[in-house]
Amino acid sequence: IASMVNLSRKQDGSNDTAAFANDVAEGLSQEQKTLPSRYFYDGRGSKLFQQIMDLPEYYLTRAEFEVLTDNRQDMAAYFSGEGFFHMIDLGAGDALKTKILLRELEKQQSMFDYVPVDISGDAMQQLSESLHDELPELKVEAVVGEYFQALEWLQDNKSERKVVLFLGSNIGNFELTDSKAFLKSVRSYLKSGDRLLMGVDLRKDPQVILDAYNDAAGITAEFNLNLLHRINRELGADFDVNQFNHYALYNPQEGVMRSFLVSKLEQQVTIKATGQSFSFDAWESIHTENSHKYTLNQIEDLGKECGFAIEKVFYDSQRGFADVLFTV
Ligand code: AVJ
Repeated sequence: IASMVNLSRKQDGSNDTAAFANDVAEGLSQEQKTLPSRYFYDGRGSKLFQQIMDLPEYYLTRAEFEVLTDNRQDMAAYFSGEGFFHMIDLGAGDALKTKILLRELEKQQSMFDYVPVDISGDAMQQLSESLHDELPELKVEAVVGEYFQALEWLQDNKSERKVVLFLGSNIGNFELTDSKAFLKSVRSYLKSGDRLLMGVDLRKDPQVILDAYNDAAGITAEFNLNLLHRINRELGADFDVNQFNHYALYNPQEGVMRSFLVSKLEQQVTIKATGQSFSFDAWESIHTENSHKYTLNQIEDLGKECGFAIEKVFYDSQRGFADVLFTV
């Protein structure tokens, strides 16, 4: 049983492109050029990210897969102890990992429905169809939109108990202040007895982290550079993508992986959608992504500050990744 709600701005004309153009122009106008990482995920970007998740160097997905597989019974028991609930999966994508929990919950005959949320309408369509085939009994209500639109919508429509999933270390893309704002906002939509299961990538050998974002096959480089292809296509820009390099480095004191696109030479780029030109010095860079790595203490403090208490921490066998179960 599946239905789909579309909250994305696309419905009322083509505001999505306008917002994208705005964000790009704003980012490239800064002294230190920057582009928001959430624009990585167009059709090609999503495919490239799926390839990244299969890379030998990209340990995150395998680690979380292991955490969920090894602890699925335990997790399902925590979730379904108090009767019916909505399982809300923020940034669900293909939900390959969530399906481990969905299957277990069905097996335990839990009373719940599944609300995957994603900005990609294609992904939500495909997910609804694949769940219809794999778990035909499951009640699915896919939401296409931004996290906050979805939470807002939930507030009005879903008063029962909630379990929110925020997997894959997606929290790592936020700056600390933004992650606090995000978690506080999530918290504001929850009430006592509700839960949040959040995937976090933990601090580890810096070389292991560095390699995960500099894979030998060059897929991560393609993924990063794809942002420029997308700007060319959707905003009528003339980036010469071959004249940019992928560059990613890890700072072990901050625990932040930072990704850049570096201009190989002095060049100009024009964006038709905004009618602006931007110049690049040789070796000038665009910051495209942060991927934060945490200590468990940081996660505990972050949760506490936002109104969440840790109920249980599930680790992978290497203790390099954790799914942290919070209660409010
Ligand atoms: C999807 C945000 C968790 O930061 O590790 C993978 C995205 N970027 N390789 C991450 C990503 C480069 C990924 N997240």
